[in-house]
Amino acid sequence: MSEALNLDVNRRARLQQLYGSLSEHAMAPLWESLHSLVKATPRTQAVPAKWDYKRVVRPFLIECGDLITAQEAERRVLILENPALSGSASITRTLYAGVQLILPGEIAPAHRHVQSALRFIIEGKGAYTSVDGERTIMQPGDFVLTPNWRWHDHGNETTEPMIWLDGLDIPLVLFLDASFAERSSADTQPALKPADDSRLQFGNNLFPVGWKPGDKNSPLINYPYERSCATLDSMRRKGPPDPAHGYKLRYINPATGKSPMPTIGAFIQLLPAEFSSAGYRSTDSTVYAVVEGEGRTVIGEQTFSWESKDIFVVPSWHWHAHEVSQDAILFSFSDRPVQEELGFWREEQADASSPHDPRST
Ligand code: 1HN
Repeated sequence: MSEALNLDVNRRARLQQLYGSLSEHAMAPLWESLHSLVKATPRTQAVPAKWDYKRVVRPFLIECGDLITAQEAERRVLILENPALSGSASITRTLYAGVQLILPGEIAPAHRHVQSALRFIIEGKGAYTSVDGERTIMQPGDFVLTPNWRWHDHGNETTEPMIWLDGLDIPLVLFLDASFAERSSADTQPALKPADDSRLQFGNNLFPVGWKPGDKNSPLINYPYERSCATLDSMRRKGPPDPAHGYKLRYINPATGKSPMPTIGAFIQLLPAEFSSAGYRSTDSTVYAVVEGEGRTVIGEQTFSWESKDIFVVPSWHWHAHEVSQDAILFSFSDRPVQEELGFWREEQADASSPHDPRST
C-alpha cells in the first residue's frame, strides 16, 4: 500500500480488504499505482549492455552453423537479448536484435511478416537477399531493408560465411497484437526485377513522373556502405564535428525524407580521432554496431570498451558519451521515428561541466 498515504491502522485494514474484493471484479485503485504508471522521467527496465563479437558472438554463431542448417532453422539467428529483459527476445522494450549466419550454399526460405527488418552486414560479401523479387548483393557495412509484408529470402552462393545484424520491431508489433506472417510455397523467390533495380530507379533523385509511394517504406532496399562513407567524408571536410554526435547521418526514405521504415530509424556516424563527445540522452533506445575502429562509451555509471563488429545498447534516457583515439564508425538503429510521429521524442545534451555528463560521474 502506498507509503505516501497517512492512514490510521483501521482505514488501512479496510482498504486492504476492499482491494481484495475489487480485484475479484477486475478493478483496482489508481491511487496505489499512479506514480509508477505516469513517471516523471523515463525509467526503462532495459539496461546498457555490450556483446563482444570476436570472443563471444562469432564463436557461438559458428558453432550453431555446425549443428543446424539455415533451412532447418528458417533463420539461423542468435538473439541479442537485453540482460534485464530475459525471455522477451528484446534488446530494448521496442526493438529486437540478432546476428544471422548463412553458410556457403545455404538459403533461408522466403516468408513475409508485419514486422519490419533491417540488416547491417558485419562479415562476408556477396550473399544476396531478395525482397519482393529483387535481389541485392550484400557487402560489409551495407544497410539493407526488408519492410513490412515484403517477401524475403536470403542465399549465400559464395565460399565464405556471411554474418549480419538483424534489427526488427518485434516487441512493438507484439505489444500492439498486430502480427501476421506467412511462409511461401517456394523457398526461393523468382527474380521479378533486375538485381538492384530499386537503386537504379530510385537512388539517383529521379522518380518516374506520377510515381506515388505504395506505403510508408523507402523504395530502396540497399544503402551501400561506400556511399555512406563518401557522405561522412564530405561532411568531415566541411567543418568541425557536432559535440555530441561527431559526424552523424540518418538514413532516409528518398520519397519522403522520413526514416526508411516507419518503426525503425537508422544512423551512421564518424567519430574522428581524439574525439570525446559531450554527454547526451534521448528518449529513443539505441542499438549500436561498431563498423570500424575502437573506443569506449560511458553509459550512466558504466564504461563499455568496444572494437570493430561489437554491438552495444543504450536504453532510453541514459546519459552517454563516446571516446575514441582513432577514427571510428558506428551504425545505429532506434525507435526514434515512432516517438517523433507520436510527438514523444525528447533529447538533452550536457555541457562538459554538467553533473549529468557521464564523464564526470
Ligand atoms: C526474420 O524474418 C529474419 O528474414 C531475421 O532474416 C530475424 C527474427 C524474428 C522474426 C523474423 C530474416 C527474424 C525474422
